[in-house]
Amino acid sequence: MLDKIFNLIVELEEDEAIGLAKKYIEEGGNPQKLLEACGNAMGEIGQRFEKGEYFLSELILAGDIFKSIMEFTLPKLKQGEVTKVGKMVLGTVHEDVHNIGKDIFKVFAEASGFEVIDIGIDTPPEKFVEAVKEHKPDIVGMSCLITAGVSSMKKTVDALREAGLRDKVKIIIGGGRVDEGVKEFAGADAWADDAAKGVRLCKELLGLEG
Ligand code: B12
Repeated sequence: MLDKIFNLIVELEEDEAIGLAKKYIEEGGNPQKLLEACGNAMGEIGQRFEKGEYFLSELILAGDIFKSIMEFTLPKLKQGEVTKVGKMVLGTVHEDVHNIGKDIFKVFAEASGFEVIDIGIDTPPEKFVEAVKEHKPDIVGMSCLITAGVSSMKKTVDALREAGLRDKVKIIIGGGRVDEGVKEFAGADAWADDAAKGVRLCKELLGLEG
């Protein structure tokens, strides 16, 4: 069924894709596997966009389909009581409005015991600084899907350093546009391009078992 959902999303068959995804969840399907299939479909849609086969309107529709599926899938990931392991300020960086991956990572982190303060999308460095001053998190998470966001991440880390806060937090970056080189460039402590790995790394950064 997951292959079918993948294909329906890639072909932007909105109603059918959402309907089948709902059926999958109602029949006890694995929410993580469903999100993985949706994420893979987004990757394929991104490639079609790059090749000029899809346009911005298709990206927008794809985002809407994914958001509708997340509405009934993310609550399934939330378990009952979890032991609190730490606090995180999380946002998508300046100039980047993609929020789907950030929202998924947030739910994964909450399900593992992190209190997450979500400061939204297109977040300027000053807003990260203010949030760190106010909430005193253990971790700052930045999501970035576009090239323009890479320098925003560096500017954010620099702003935290200038405010004397860099050594008080661990910084993890995530999203489709990050890798080891970007981590080094931005001055972050860790990077992940999938939510489950991201949460494991967050725990490791705090000296907890991943
Ligand atoms: C949907 C989409 C949109 C939607 C977003 C809707 C929304 N509400 O988010 C809309 C239409 C708004 C959009 C706009 C644009 N987009 Co767009 N978009 C996509 C698309 C198809 C899917 C993104 C997505 O949701 N993926 C699924 C999620 C689940 O994956 P993810 O974000 O990587 O998240 C996972 C992990 O990375 C991780 N994670 C995410 N965040 C974090 C954070 C932390 C801390 C951690 C640890 C982990 C973590 O957890 C998630 C789950 O495992 C991608 C293609 C792609 N390959 O990603 C292009 C893509 C990102 N977009 C692209 C572009 C170019 C644009 C536009 C510039 C287009 C334009 N001409 O206007 C604008 C940018 C606007 C802006 N200023 O930000 C390019 C970026 C290329 C680049 N290198 O810069 C891509 C890669 C498409 C492509 N191949 O060309 N887009």
